[in-house]
Amino acid sequence: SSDGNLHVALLPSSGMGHLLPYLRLAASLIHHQCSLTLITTHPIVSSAESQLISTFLSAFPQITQKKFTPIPLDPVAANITDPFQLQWETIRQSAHLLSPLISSSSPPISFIITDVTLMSSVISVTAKLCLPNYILFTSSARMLSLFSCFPSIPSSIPKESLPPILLDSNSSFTKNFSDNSGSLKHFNGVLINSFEELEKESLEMLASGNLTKGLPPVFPLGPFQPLELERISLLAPLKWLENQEESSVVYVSFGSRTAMSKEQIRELGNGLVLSGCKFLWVVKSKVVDKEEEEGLDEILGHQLMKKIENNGLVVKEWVDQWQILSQKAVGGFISHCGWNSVVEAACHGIPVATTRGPNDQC
Ligand code: BUP
Repeated sequence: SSDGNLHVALLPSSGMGHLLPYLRLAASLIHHQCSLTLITTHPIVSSAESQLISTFLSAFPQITQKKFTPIPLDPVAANITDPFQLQWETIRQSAHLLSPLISSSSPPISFIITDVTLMSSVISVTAKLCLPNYILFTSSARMLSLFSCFPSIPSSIPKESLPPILLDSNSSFTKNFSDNSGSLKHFNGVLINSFEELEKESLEMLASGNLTKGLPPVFPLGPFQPLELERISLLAPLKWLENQEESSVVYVSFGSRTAMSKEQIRELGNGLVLSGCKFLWVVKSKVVDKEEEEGLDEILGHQLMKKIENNGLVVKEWVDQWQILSQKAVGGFISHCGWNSVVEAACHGIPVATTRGPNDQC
């Protein structure tokens, strides 16, 4: 709409992989003259999220922030160890508290865009308020296809092709995935950071209406563009890349939520050194950034640090991944294949080698 009357509420879930696409979408909605309310959940899990939200809100003062404080959950009782997943469940269980927050908005909210992890808990709120609702699906169209039929999976899909975490039907991730999938038909549409050149087959399948009965329309809006304000991070990697030869560097990062043990980190480090390639490596030894206390010397060990000196650059801070991928020196990406990273690599034509672990969701 260009009449300026739409007031959109955005409810992201926790984790940078869920927040970033929301804010990128929000910025483009602002350019389409929408009024926006961003619902932020407190306490915020990581420093990266807190910093991004405050920078974003200062850059877009016309956006209203509504602070949502759900009732805390006991991780032991909820049987969830991952702090981001715990936050998803916490929001879900307090979703009823969103009604007064949304209904008190002025001008009234026209529709809400909510995260895939929160879907089934948000439908009772939107039904009560007679509010149209959309999902921002933060993964691929292919994953959306699987999601839309879950838990009944076509027998033609071999188990090895499924995200390992979904093979455990008792995990809270799988239960939510299944619950949320069941609520899909109660939504007005699905927005997705994908595009035809990347996922033609899956997008066509989703649009054909043959996949799942009652699947709402899917809007491929990608690739989402990064925001100017994301250029806040460390300059050292970009400076280092400027001095490397074209396509000579492998960028290694496993996203914002995957921590590795010291043993795994050292194994990977030695492997990277042995590969003989130059590399730029973002190391993460704690799931939540606030808990990263050890220095690189302690995590990698002095010996490995010495070996790396001439081969690569290792950092443990937040880097500007979009800018890194756009440097001529970067010729490959070793990634956990979080969807945002895949799209960003595709936009820059960077080949990706992936890893797979028991907790991978992709
Ligand atoms: Br780490 C890191 N800088 O240092 P994914 C990540 N990013 O810009 P995730 C940085 O965060 P899930 C850093 O460009 C991408 O947009 C990166 O999202 C950016 O993985 C985003 O790739 C990370 O989807 O989320 O965060 O592990 O796996 O939950 O989708």
